[in-house]
Amino acid sequence: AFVSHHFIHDCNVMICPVVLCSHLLCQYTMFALPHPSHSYSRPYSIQSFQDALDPRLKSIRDDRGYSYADIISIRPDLLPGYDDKVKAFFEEHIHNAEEIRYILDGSGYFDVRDTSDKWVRIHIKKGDLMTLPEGIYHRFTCDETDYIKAMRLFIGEPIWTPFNRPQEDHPSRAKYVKDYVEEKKE
Ligand code: KMT
Repeated sequence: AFVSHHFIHDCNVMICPVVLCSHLLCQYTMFALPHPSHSYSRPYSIQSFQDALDPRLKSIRDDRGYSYADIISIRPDLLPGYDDKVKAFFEEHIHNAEEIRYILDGSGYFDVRDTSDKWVRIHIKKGDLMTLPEGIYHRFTCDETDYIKAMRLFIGEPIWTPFNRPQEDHPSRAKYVKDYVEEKKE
């Protein structure tokens, strides 16, 4: 059964933990305040940094070592190979690294499995920064507006490869289960 939870997070606080899996992911609501774009040292393909002017974004990037950034727009006319890509985004999968998205415009749904393997739906929208830990099962879909523009952040050289479920023997999955699922049972 598909269990969908709608999280409204208009709270103007720095960190807004998601209720069902507060130790699994953080959502940040960012303020749009001016910040000089030249202080970002290594965005490979930033098209419009004016969209990401929150000084707290810089401090989070510095603190967590997010050295890479680029921007993806998901809309049929903006994303080459749209049909195949949105299909792949919505296949349940893991990555072998943390997934970090700062939403510059639009909105969409990230679905994540909680520790009981139930779906939790997260509605992310402009101004949100969301991180998913390595090895968590998840998927993404646009919402009714069919448009989202996100900064993809990464520690080091980016790897976007999805490993579709099942991946129980994948080292990243094993690490996730050990760190989050088993931990929670104790
Ligand atoms: C991904 O890796 O799933 C994506 O980049 C799509 C979602 S970004 C809002």
